[in-house]
Amino acid sequence: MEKTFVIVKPDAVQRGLVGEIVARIERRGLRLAGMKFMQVSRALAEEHYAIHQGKPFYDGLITYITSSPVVAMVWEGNKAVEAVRQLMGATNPTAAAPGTVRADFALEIGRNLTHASDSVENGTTEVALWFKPDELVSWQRDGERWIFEK
Ligand code: IDP
Ligand code: MG
Repeated sequence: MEKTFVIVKPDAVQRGLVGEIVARIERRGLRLAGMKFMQVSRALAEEHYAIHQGKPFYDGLITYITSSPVVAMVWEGNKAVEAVRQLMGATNPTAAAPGTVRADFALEIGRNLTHASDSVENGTTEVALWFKPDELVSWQRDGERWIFEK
């Protein structure tokens, strides 16, 4: 089943928004496959955000993501990548749709609370970067067929 990688970033942890963000993904119907509370190393941050190297906000982004602990998670379900991106909203919180995490709780692009994979391919890469295979749990929920048609 499709997997997506999500980070509850340092600002969200510091502001006590872990439960709020997890609850929104959970109630959508996605299934948790992995979760850990961790301090991000500079090396991991640089690998995760390699695509942004050289951009004006890159140094600030690395400082931000390594500044305080995060919650790293893997969620799965049909269309998991698209569904979680939709829940989080546009990168810039003031451009995000009302009702999304970023619109409801954030103001600035450099303090936008969450990361979520932007494609199925990147989801696979990011899950492998952040989680060892034995840190992921393969399981079924009772009543799964009432959420996933197939
Ligand atoms: P995304 O998180 O919505 O996928 P990306 O464009 O991949 O957005 O950017 C990665 C992260 O870099 C953003 O979530 C945000 O934290 C930060 N970022 C992006 N653009 C800016 C900017 O212009 N100023 C400050 N931080 C930025
Ligand atoms: Mg991105």
